[in-house]
Amino acid sequence: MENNITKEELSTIIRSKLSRHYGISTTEADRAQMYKSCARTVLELLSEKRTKFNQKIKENESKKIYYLCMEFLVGRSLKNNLYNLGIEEMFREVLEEWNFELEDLYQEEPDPGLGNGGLGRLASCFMDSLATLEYPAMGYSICYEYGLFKQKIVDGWQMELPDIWLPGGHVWLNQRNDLVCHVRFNGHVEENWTDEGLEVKHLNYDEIEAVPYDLMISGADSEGVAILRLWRARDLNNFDMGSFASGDYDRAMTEKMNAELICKVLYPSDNHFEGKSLRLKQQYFLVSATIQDIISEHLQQYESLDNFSAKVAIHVNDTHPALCIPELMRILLDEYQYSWPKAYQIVKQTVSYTNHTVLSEALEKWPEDLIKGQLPRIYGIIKGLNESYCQELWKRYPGDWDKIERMAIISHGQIRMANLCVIGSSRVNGVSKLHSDILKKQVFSDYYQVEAKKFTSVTNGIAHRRWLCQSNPLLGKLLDECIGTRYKKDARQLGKFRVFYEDNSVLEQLQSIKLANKIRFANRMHKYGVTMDPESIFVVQAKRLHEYKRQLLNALRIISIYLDLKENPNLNIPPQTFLFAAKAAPGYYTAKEVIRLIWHLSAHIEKDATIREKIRVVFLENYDVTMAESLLPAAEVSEQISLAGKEASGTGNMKMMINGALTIGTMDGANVEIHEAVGKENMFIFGMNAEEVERKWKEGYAASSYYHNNEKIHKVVNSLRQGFNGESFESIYRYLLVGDYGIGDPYMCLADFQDYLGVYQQLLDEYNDPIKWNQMSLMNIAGAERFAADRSIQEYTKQIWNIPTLI
Ligand code: 26Q
Repeated sequence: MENNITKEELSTIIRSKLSRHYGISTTEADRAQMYKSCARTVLELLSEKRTKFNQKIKENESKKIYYLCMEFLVGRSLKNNLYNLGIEEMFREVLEEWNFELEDLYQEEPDPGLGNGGLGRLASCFMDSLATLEYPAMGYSICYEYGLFKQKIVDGWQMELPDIWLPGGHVWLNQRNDLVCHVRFNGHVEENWTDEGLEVKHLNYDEIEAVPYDLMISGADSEGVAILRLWRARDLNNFDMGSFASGDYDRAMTEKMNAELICKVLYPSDNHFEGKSLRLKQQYFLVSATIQDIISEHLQQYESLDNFSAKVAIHVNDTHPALCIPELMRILLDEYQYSWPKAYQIVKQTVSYTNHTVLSEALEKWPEDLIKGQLPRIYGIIKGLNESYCQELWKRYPGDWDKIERMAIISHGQIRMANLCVIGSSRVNGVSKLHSDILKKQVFSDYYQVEAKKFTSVTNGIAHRRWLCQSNPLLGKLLDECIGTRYKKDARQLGKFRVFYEDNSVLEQLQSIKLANKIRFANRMHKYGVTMDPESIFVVQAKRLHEYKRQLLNALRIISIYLDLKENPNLNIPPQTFLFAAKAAPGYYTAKEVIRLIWHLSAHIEKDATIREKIRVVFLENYDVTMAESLLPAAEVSEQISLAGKEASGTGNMKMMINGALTIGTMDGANVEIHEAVGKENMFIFGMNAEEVERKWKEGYAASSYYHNNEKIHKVVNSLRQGFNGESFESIYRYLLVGDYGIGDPYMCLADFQDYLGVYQQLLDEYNDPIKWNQMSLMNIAGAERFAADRSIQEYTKQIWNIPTLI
């Protein structure tokens, strides 16, 4: 590692920060002041590193990667940067001399919730890999003033509180007043034919300022630094003297508030499209500012935009930033006078798109009128793209109106963003093998027939340095001793851990590490009044609450065990703790009901002294990246039980696997590849696969048939009516058996129930044999070799961004 700062230098810098910002010395500083001074110290080191890296990029004229995403769940920065810079120990020592614990300072940092879940966390894992692998990369998003809400559970019901992260978090952000740009909304468009061709004027628009804030992310043991550029909206007319003088100051202030509303808050719906006009404003705000920024950076280095697609890769992470396609067209056409065909060619060669979901309710479809009103010029361009694409289709499929209608961007008054993305991109990928196959065979099959080469697959990966090395230091140390330290930069090396399959000492260490992580987690939670027994098996389902993810199926399984224990209190089962961590979208009633069920089930069992010795349910409030970092290393069983075909990939499955948990799951998303990596003997697969689910739908599915034909299901489902802890769950009972369409729950919990119970019983039997269990655990850690974000990024650079591999 190149960073050769000495302890003395470090201590001098921190002291100078304390002095400059607070006018105090180390003895007077409190934790918050010391945390901020450390953060500022790290920033200084990062800036120097970034300057050197920038020079290198410039000299090499490397192609740059711009990753656009409405969400980045970055997690805390201090620890990650210290680790990646290789100076964590030095910091610890310096701070100890001043009687500060580094761990305490870590706790001072807020966890910025600038994302909902998997999509946003993936984006952040990718930033870490891009920096580590030394690719010139920037992420672009919005600097939401309030991130994802803080969750509070009151009598089982989820309440949402604002996430105020900027007071402690802004220290990482560097405001770039030199790069401010302007974004235009509303107004109307005028078209005039001149001697030079068609001239388009956007008139009477409202304009706001976009101010960038940079957050640096250091590569691990590398020269790379990635930048995440977050935009904030600012009213252009900072102070309108005229309106003040004319007594209309109130109105001027209201307009200012409206402009700044754009980046107020992150929309909390995960995997669900919400067609709100403010959300559309957010999306265009992000892409317009970003494209302007990318173009001006390009023109600083090169003479023209003719080589744009050779030097720039713009990645659209899900359809949310899709408007960058017409926005780039707009700038090329209106500001740089490119012809339509040439502009379209540049755009198509530059942009690529990842799809993250096949759920129809998550697909973005914006009303034509909304886009027309808010973004008149962009609307005109989308219409142009639609018309020329439909003309091409007409030539290829004359008369096939159905097909053309399906493939068009605009239909029935709606603008379909996924179609826009496919049509405007050079590459489209899914996030696991299964998901990418579903894209080719179903969601995008029409396009696949036309342009098969466009479609590719890159299975997701995780930042294993954060999710293994930093969050599970004990396991990291064992791995260092067994296989050396190269796995930190090359996760493939984890495969070597298989050699220790029969090494009893290693297996015993795995067991004691898991116990230590369980104790660590239990102790942390104890502070919040949560009690759990680290000697029990930790069964974990941690992810957003969604019907398709089937937390309800997990709850039904627990109820079934509970009823068995009630009937036979001497039942011989190992003690189990079922941990749930999940936020529900605030308006998602069914999801909130499921939380209420889990919470009351937990309270119900808690009151029964004999039962709670054997099974316990814990609902962990306010799941976020920081909690995940201590929870996932403590997991022994990883619940990945979505209805097959619905979970695009999953990444929590990879995080728990790499920490030695065994998966109980369906053949869905990346579970299929986990199964391929560890074999059926090291995983607990149950339920229908995606094809069987399809078939069942076609055959005619009715949840009630399981209820009537299976005694156990009958009992479990009936118990919902009587309820738990004095609360009935009639609505869930009805949901399961009748549902919205009379066929019962559309995610088929009851269809997979019996198999789930059976396979879970096998899992419990295996748990009774610790050697066997630890061997399976070891095989999972080793099998995680292929699930590193580093590998995903190498695949993106090769298959999608067309960038030569650097290492
Ligand atoms: C769209 C429009 C308006 C408001 C909100 C949204 C919106 C926001 C977030 C739509 C979808 C999302 C998030 C999707 C998501 O997280 N998908 C997950 O992506 C992971 C990374 O690829 C996968 O592992 C998961 O399987 C997938 O569910």
